[in-house]
Amino acid sequence: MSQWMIDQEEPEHFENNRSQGCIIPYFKFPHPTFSQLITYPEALAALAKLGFEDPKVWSGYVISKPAYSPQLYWHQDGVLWDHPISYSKQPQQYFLMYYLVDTNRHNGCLRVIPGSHLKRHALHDLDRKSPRQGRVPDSVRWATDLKHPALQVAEGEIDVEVQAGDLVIGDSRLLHSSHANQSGQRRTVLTIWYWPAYNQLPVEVHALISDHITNRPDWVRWVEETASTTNHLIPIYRGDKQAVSWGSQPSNSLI
Ligand SMILES: O=C(O)CCC(=O)C(=O)O
Repeated sequence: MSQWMIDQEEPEHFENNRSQGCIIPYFKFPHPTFSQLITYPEALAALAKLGFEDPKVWSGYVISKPAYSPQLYWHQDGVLWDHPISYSKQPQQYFLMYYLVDTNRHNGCLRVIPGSHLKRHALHDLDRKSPRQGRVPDSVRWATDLKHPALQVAEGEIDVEVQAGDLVIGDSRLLHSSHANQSGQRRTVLTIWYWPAYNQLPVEVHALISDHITNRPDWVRWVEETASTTNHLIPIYRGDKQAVSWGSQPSNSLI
C-alpha cells in the first residue's frame, strides 16, 4: 500500500521533502488498507487501555525516508497552541506510528525529547519564520543546511528504536525528528493522528477540527466512501462556535 501511494505522488513532492522523504495524506490517494489501519481494533484497544474509549481520527500520512537520506528536522505537530488547553496536561492530539521496518540509529529511527510537550526547550525558540510565514525554512526542510540547530543533536534527545509493526503512541506536542537513513533501504512509517478524548475538548477546538474537515474535499470524500467502517471515529460538530485559530507555535506560556 505505501509503495502504491508513493508511486502516485508527483516527483516535485519528493524534492520538497528531502529530509522527510515524503508525507502523503491517506485521503489523497485512498487505499482500503489505510482505512483498515485507522480502525485497527488492536490499536484502538491500546488507546482504550490508556483510558481512551472513544477516540476520533484527525489526519495521517505515509512518511517514507529513502535510502541514504538526511535527518529530519526537529518539530512538533500540535496545532492548538493558541488555546490554553495546550499548556495543560489534558490529552489532545496523539500520534500513532507504525514503522514498516525495524528501525535503529543507522536507518533513521525516531528520536524524541521526553517531556517537551509540557516544558519549553531551546528548540521552541528557533526562528523558523521564512518568507512563507510560519513555514520551516527551505534550507531546513530540504536539509541543505545540516548545521542548522533543527537538524543537529538536541539536548535531552533519546532514540526510539522499534521492531517492524510495533505501535508508537505519543503526544503530538512532543518535539521529535528522525536520524538520517544511512541504509540502502527505504524507511517508511505510517503516522495516524487521533483525538483520544475528543468529547472532552472545548467546543472551539471541535469547531477547528470541523473546519479542517469541511475545508478538505478529499477528506470529505474519504469520510463518505469509508463511512460503513470509520463512522465511529469521525469527529462531528454541528455548532456554530468560532473555531480557535490554528496555532502551530507555542507562546511564552510554555515555560
Ligand atoms: O519519519 C519519522 O520517523 C518521524 C515522522 C514524523 O515526524 C511525524 O509523523 O510527525
